[in-house]
Amino acid sequence: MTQTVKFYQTGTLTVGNRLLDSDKRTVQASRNRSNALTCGHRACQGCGEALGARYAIDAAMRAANRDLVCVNATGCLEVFTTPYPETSWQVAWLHSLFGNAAAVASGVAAAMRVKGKATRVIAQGGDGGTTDIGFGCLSGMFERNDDVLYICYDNEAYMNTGVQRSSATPPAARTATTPAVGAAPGNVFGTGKNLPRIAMAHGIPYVATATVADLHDLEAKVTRAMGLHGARYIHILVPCPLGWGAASHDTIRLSRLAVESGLFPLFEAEHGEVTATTPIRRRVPVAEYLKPQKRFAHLFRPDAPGAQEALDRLQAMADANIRRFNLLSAEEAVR
Ligand SMILES: Cc1ncc(C[n+]2csc(CCOP(=O)(O)OP(=O)(O)O)c2C)c(N)n1
Ligand code: SF4
Ligand SMILES: [Mg+2]
Repeated sequence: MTQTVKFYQTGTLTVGNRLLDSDKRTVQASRNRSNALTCGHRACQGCGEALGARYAIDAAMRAANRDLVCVNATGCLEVFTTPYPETSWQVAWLHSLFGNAAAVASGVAAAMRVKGKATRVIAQGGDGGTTDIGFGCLSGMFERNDDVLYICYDNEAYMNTGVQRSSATPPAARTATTPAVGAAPGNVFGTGKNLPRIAMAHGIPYVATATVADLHDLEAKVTRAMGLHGARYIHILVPCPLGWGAASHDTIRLSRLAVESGLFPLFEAEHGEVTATTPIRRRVPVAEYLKPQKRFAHLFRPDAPGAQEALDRLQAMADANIRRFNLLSAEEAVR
């Protein structure tokens, strides 16, 4: 009797993957893969933004046959990749200001159109650059349906300048501007914006959410977006070990727990309608996601004022997401 040999760690450059037939290997194992963001940048160890950007722009480069321009807002991604006079980017890359990446990208796309070039255009920025200061330019880009894919790397605060709150910071999180003091410590409940849903409300051709826990899903969504024209938006959750007070080896685990708790729903939408969701296979209470992060440590101190109420409210937010996007898998729904 023969038994199929099973190789582990497929999808990496380990021996196991290289022994697979070439058509079964993932692109990460290919020596000829595109490599938008090379080593030598200054991101912290375990930075979700560095990982997310590399995979997103790699996928976009493949889809565009390397004929691609990336416009970057100010933020960690810009700072850690381009300390003058160096750059880690292997793609045409442009930085202007913190708040105008979408507008600059719209201009680049218009210039390409006028010149009769097929060059594709991406704008990218952090959650502060996207949900706060760059929001007007981004909404205009959506409204005009400019031919740009905008990617937001959401680490849920202004990390580059020392972890200040943004309108993507979750309630109860401690940041430099929302300290864990008083009767309701951390960021205030009832504030903030949901950019993916706001993008959907513009009726643009494509909106998706992704995390760095599932890089195949992330790549597939970027590839799908690059196959379309007009304004497109992808919102990627990218844990920040420094700002979240998390272990650098927990970046992938936290991304997965954000999804499994229901706090970060994974979906795709076209022209304002949800077209696909990723069901939760193993639902976890929000506490499992929050506990490893020091920004939520005040919720887990014995007898901390308002802690249980805050946890209940965060759980209610996750439950509402699960209902809204119908996220429970068949197995999980009957559990
Ligand atoms: C007009 C303007 N205001 C403020 C700043 C300072 N600044 C640079 S990056 C940054 C925070 C970026 O936060 P985010 O967009 O979330 O990106 P992250 O660093 O978290 O990846 C701030 C406040 C600036 N460069 N320009
Ligand atoms: S502060 Fe956070 S986002 Fe910035 S490089 Fe470090 S881990 Fe990445
Ligand atoms: Mg940020």
